[in-house]
Amino acid sequence: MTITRRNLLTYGAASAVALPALAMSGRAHAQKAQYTLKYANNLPLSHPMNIRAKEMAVAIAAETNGRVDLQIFPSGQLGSDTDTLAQVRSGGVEFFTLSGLILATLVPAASITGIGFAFDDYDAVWKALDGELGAHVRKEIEKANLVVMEKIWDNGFRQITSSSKPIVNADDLKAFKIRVPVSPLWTSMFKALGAAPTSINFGEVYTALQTKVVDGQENPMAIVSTAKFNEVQKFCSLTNHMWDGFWFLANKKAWEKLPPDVRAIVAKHINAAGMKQRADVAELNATLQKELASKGMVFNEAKPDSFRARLREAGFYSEWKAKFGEEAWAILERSTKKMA
Ligand code: X2X
Repeated sequence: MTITRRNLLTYGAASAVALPALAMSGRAHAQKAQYTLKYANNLPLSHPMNIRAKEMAVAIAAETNGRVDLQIFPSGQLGSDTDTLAQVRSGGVEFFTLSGLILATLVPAASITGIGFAFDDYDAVWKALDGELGAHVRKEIEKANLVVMEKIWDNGFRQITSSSKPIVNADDLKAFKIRVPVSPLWTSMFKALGAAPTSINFGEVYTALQTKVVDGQENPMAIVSTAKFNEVQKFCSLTNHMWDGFWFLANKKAWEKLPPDVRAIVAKHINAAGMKQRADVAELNATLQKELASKGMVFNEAKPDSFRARLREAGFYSEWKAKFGEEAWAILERSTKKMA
């Protein structure tokens, strides 16, 4: 394998050696901080998540007079999502942003926000996530002994990309080899749609697409662009099949070790950065089509009704309603619309 910068970023962690030179910190000088906190995420440096996190680290250092040094480890440098979830539980890292659907391997209730076609637009998403549905999920996350910040960060509405063909309706997904994140809901949904999903951690997706281990993947446009999937995918089908966001998680012991005033400053800046990140991602997801098309990607509209009908026929909604339970499902439907 040729070692490119991409491979280095992607696979640096595979050797279990972090790349501290690539960590970003908010502190301007080297005087020792009282609290050094590691924040890990899986996204490229150029994604709004890391741009806003960098600003947030600077603001936290400033407001705590240098007492807190928040170090950012992007691009899955500290390990895959699955590994990093274990580390934020054990205290190996202090902070981690993770999709609720992957977090569901630990907190099953957290995948309820990713039910196919639950949200029609961002207004519906934020009303639910900043409201009753978000509060329900955060309560379940806390039961698993993790701390979670109030504002979920955005990933976006997901679109399907492919190297072989445009996906217009559910029939186009038949036996389609598609990468999905490591998450029971994702696998279940693409199986119900008739596809052949394979669970792969994000850090390995570019190579899996390049070597045709899978024919496609699904992610919001901001990720297709910042992870450069357009280099290895020809088609992008605007399916908007689900919305996804990142809960900002903290290790409980490390969080409780911070004095209350420091905790308040850190939480305030994380939540504020999350709000700015939401605006950035929405903007990117709305405008990137033109840029990606100019680089050769071919876009098509999809037929959401055909996907919804297939999910209903396959019993997807009733199966997950039974798994989440009547009470949680009622919260989802109050936050969005009736689905099962
Ligand atoms: O793994 C993915 O596809 C990503 C980056 O969207 C998530 O973190 C769920």
